[in-house]
Amino acid sequence: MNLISAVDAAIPAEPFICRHLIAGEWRDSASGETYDRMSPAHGCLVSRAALGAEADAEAAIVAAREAFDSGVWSRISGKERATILLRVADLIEGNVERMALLETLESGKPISQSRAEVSGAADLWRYAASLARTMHGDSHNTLGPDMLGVVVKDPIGVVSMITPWNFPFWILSQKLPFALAAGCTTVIKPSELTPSTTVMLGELLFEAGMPAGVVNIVLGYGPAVGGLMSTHEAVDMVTFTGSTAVGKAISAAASSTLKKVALELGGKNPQVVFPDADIESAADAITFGVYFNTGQCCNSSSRIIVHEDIVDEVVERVVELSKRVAFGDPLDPRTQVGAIISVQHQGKIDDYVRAAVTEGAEIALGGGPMTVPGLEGQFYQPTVVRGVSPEMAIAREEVFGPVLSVLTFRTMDEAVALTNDASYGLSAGVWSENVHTCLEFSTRAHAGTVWTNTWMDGFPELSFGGVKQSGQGREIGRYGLEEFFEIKTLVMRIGRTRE
Ligand code: TXE
Repeated sequence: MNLISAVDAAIPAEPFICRHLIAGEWRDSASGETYDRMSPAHGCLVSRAALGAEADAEAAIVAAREAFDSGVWSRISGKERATILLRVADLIEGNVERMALLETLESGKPISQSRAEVSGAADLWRYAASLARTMHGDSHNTLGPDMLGVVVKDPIGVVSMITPWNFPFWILSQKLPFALAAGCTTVIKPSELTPSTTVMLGELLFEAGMPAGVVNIVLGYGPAVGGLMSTHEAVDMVTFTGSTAVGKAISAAASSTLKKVALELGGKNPQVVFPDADIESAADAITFGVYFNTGQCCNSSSRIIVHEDIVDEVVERVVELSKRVAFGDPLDPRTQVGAIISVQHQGKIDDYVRAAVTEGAEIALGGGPMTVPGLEGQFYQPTVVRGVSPEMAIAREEVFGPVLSVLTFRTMDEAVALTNDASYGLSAGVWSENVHTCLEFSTRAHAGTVWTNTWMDGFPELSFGGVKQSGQGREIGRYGLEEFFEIKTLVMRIGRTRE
């Protein structure tokens, strides 16, 4: 069988039907309206989703509130919660192929990466299950005679989760199992562009025995559904991943009821290459860091800051490696880089590149949209832009495409200043064989994560999040769990006070 027929066979004949999950029932929208999601790579119909509005969000929030207040989840033991979370992890692993296919068809990302995303997410569920049994507060018996203080961690309550399209299932799994481990109930709104894997997870939750109303899903567009999820009095916390602009809007909206807000936003993440670096490894990580998920990644290393003595060598090697990256049909298992999420987004990427050229930067590779034979969707060439100066938009803003900007430095102070001269502070990387160089850079960089001689390695145990306008709060790891707690202090006089 040749590859094209293998690919054709993989696209389902019927769209995947997505409904809201509210109070344990699959529901159509109150309005009865639906919308269609077409594949950004193949142009075919992938899913048909209920088009939610405020009435649907209201019903879901009420269901989550009632479930929380009933104690059906918030007051059961950690062991019982962990048992269900582990069942969900098993079910995710048993459904990797089905979920990965829809993730790829809706997002345009390579099927190999969708598989890795879904199976990797199962591990987040397992890790969160372990936390459900081991989390605890503190006790203080040193407060004075007859006094005991106990600090307990209560679940914060009802949590709204608003997620984007770039890693739909992974990002949901950075939030949901941790909130559930803490005892919270939830209302989820996936991106309108990628509803299917969130809905599939809803099916798996049923199978795992999750009580009705603990997890609710509302589908539809941002302001229409996410608006109420950010302002409703019955919601205690909003956790959002997406653009900085929408993150700020959600934060402002949520302030009307002073609910807690956790934000995971954009980045302009540099890999900084010192002259004594292992250039081969650095070039490899730079190539991966810029093209992974077609650059549509908050952790994309969309700029590199290279010592001027080695910049020619580094750029030459990155260009060589870039030419070998397999761009193409996301359903081909050999593809490493797939489609761009939408035509509008492709235009935005191209605008950044055109503007940089107008301002004097040079194209070392690529620099424009591309087509893939046999596919209707939108793609963008692997692109390396040299001679970028720090004030150009391409050096400062999130391009969210397969576009690398190259800047140069001479001293450690300059490298640190260029790294920190950004409104974002999600991640940074340093390449050097000298431990002092690595440690000095790591401690001076303003970023939530700093990688040394590697890029984008992550583990369920290690928390993730940004500083400055990359967001607030942390996800995954122990600190990710802590976000979903309210701290309560119990002060007790012990012993009889009156005889
Ligand atoms: O994100 P949005 P989009 C960046 C990236 C990209 C840009 C736009 O630069 O080019 O954002 O992507 C919901 N109230 N990132 O348009 O709009 C929306 O429905 C409540 C970085 O997809 O931020 C979706 O579910 N919710 C990022 C989610 O917010 C609202 C990942 C994200 O949508 C809303 C994605 C509103 N007013 C994009 N408006 C990362 N850090 O990884 C929209 N939404």
